[in-house]
Amino acid sequence: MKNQDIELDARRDKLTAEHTEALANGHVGAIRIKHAASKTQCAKLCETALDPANTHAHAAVPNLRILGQPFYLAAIDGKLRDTYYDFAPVFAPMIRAMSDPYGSPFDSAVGILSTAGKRGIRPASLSDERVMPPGIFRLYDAAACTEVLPHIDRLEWEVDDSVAHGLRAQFGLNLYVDMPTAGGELAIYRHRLDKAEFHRIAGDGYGLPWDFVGEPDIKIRPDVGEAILIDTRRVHAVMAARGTGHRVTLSSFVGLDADGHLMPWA
Ligand SMILES: O=C(O)CCC(=O)C(=O)O
Repeated sequence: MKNQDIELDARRDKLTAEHTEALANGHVGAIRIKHAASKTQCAKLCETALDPANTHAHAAVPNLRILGQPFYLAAIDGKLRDTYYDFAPVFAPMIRAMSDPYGSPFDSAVGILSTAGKRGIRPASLSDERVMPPGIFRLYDAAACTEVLPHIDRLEWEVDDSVAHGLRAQFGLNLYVDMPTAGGELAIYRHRLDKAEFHRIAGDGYGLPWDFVGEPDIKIRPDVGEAILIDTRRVHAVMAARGTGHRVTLSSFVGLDADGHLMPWA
């Protein structure tokens, strides 16, 4: 992986299939898309999103609050499966309602993604064809120094399914709706570990120890309103939110399926 990123501006540049290919092939380490949403849109969304009644604790990552349900947890705990799929039709309208009277930053992110594959976007589903929710909302608290340990996201590690095994690439698309006064950097590492090696080092946890990965190859402190696309098959992490405030993201995994469609899910 080259330790450099590409920078686009959503107000004049288009994200293309060449960009996502360069990311999947390791020719670039991250794609930053400035001005994916306006600061006004983001601030409006935060007004409702920061209300603790609207989020719940993530079961695996301490001090991380979420709105929505990650497949990762539904795959571990079958009881969460139905709640997970129930979110599919409601996630995008819910973010739209929370952003009203401005446009939804999540719709902006999906719009940007729509030009980034040779065959466009399709609703994500596994071979059972149940539509998966397209995104999730994550809230990191600076007062609690919320962090996400170095980890890898690969759908085929979470579920034994032909669609998951057939993915040609898996990306993470995060739109940064708020940032704390310090910390909260996105860290990307060149390590590529197979599943057995990852679990040998991570043990029962979801992530690797910080001292195992050392210094990141790329460290980005995102701007509010920026979207960043990364290859989640490479080790990546979120450094502790610090200072005051919150780090708030609208996040999707994006698979490049065997037919060349992009499919966003959470
Ligand atoms: O919020 C970020 O910057 C990255 C979050 C993350 O770990 C992911 O999208 O897999």
